[in-house]
Amino acid sequence: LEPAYSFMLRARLPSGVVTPTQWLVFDSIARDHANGSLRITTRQTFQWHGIIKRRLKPTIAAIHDALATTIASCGDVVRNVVSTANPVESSGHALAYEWATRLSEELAPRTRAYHEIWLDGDALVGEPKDEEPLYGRTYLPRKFKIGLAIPPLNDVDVFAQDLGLIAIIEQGELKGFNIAIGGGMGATHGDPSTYPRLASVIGFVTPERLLAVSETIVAVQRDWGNRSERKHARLKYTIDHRGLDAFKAELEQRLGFALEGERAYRFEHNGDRYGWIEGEDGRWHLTLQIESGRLADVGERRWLTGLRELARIHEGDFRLTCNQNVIVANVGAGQRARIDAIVTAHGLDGYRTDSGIRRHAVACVALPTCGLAMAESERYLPDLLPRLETLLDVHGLREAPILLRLSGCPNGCSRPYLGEIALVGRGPGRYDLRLGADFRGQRLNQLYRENVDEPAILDALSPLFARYAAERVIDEGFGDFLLRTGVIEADTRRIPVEVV
Ligand code: SRM
Ligand code: SF4
Repeated sequence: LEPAYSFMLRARLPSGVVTPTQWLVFDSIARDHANGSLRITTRQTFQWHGIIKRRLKPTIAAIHDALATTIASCGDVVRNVVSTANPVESSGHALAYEWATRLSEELAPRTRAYHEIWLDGDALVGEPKDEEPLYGRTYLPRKFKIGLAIPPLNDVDVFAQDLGLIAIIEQGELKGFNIAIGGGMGATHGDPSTYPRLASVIGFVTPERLLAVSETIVAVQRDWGNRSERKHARLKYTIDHRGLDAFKAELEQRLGFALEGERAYRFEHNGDRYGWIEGEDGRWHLTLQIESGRLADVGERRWLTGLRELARIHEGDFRLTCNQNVIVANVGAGQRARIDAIVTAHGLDGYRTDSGIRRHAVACVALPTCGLAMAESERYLPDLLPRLETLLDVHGLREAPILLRLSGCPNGCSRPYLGEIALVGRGPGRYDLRLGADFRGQRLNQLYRENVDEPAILDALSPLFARYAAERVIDEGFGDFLLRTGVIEADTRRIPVEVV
C-alpha cells in the first residue's frame, strides 16, 4: 500500500482557444479522473486537481488525444503563451492567435522523453539524441512567460510578463510589436531583494523579426540568468542586476540589428467585457464571468454541466481569458437564443446582475491544493465579496468596476500587485492589504496595511469607499482616485512609459 498521492495537471493552450470537441474531453477528464471540476487559470488554460497517481498517465494520454498537451505548462521553460482574447476584432484575434501559437511551438522543448514516459513513445536509450537548440542540457534558470496584448485591451496584463508583446495594428494591418521585458509578480515576504516588477518597453520589431527577437531574449536570459539563487533567477532580476541598457545591447549584438523605437499605443483596461458583443464580421461572442475560474456544479450555478451542454451544441469555439473567464465565441445570430436558454437554465447569467467588484475579482487557487499557500484565496472569495458589497452598497458603489485580486501568498498567481484592491496572504486569515493599481495594468499597487485580518481590512476600506463615492471625478477608477487624493503615492520607478 502506498500513500494516496494526488496531482494537479495543467494543459498548454496557446491563446486559450478550445474547440467544443476538446471541451467535452476536458470535461470528462474532470469528472472521470479528477475532482469533478475544471479550473480556468490566470494564464488562459485549464487545470485539473485531485488526479491520483495511477490515473496520471491515462489523463495525459487523453489530453494528448484531444490535440492538446501538458508539456511546458510547468517547468523552467517558456510557459503557455497568452494573448488578448479579443473575438470582436476577429482579424486582430486571428493574428494574436497565430503569433501566440507560433511562439509557443518555436519555443517549446524538443525532448521526446515526455512522449516516452507519458505516451508510450519509442524508448530513448543511451546518450540522449534529443537536440535542445534553445534550452541546451540545463534549460532556463527559471520559468519564462510570454504574453501578447492587442491595445486597447490589456486583459493579459502584458507588463506582468517576462516578455510582453504589444501588437501595433494600423488600419487593420499588423505593423509589428513593441517589446517589453522583465515583468513578474513573485516576491517573498520580508525579503526586499524580491519584488513585483512591470516590464520595460525596449523598442519595436516588425513581425518577420519577432521570432528571432523572442528567442534571443530567452537565450540571453538562459546565459545571464542567476542559476545559484532561485529567488533571483527570473528575467526581471537579470535585467535589474545587469542593467536594462546592458541587456538590450547584448540582445542587439546577438541579433545583429538594433530594435526600432517603440510605437504609440494606448490601453484602456485589463478586465473582460461581459455579455454579448458583435464582432466586426457579424458573429457574436458571449463572455461569462466565472468566480475564480472554477467550473463545478455548486448550488444554482451549474458551471460544469452548463458548459458541457453548450459545448454539445456550439458551432464556434471557446476562449479562456487571463481573468479566469470564458468567451463562447463565434456564434451565429440565429444561435444566440439557444445559447442564452442554456446559460439561464444553468444559472450562468450572473454577469447580468453581479456587482462591479464581483465581476472584476480574480483569486488564485491557494488552499487546499496549493502547497505554497499561507492563507485562503479562492475559497475565501465567496465570503469576502458579500461583505465588500455591503460596504459598497452603503455608498452607492455597487456598479463600480473595482479590480479585486486575492492571492494566498506573495508568489502572486492572481497578479495581485496589479489590483486596485489586493489581499496577499500572510497566514491563516491574515493578509497584506495593497491599494492603488490602475485599471489598465500599468501601475503597481502599494502596501496599505500589513498582516491584517478581515475586520481591519473592512475598517480600512470603508472610509476610502465613502471618500471615493463623494469625491471621485467622472469615470475615475478607484486606484486612480487613491493616487490623485494622496492616499497612496505613485511608485514612479516602475511605471512603463506610455507613448500616445
Ligand atoms: Fe502560479 C507556483 C497556481 C499563474 C507566480 N502557481 C504555483 C503553484 C504551481 C504552486 C507550486 O509551485 O507548488 C500553484 C498551483 C496551485 C494549485 O493548487 O493549483 C500555482 N499560478 C497558479 C494558477 C493556477 C493560479 C490561478 O488561480 O489561476 C495560475 C496558473 C497559470 C498557468 O496556467 O500557467 C498561476 N503564477 C501565476 C502567475 C500569473 C501569470 O503568470 O500571469 C504568476 C505571477 C507572474 C509571475 O510568474 O511572476 C505566478 N506561481 C507563481 C510563483 C512565483 C514565481 C516567482 O517568480 O517568484 C510560484 C512559485 C514558484 O514558481 O516557485 C507559483
Ligand atoms: Fe499558491 Fe501562492 Fe500561487 Fe496562490 S499565489 S496559487 S497560494 S503559489
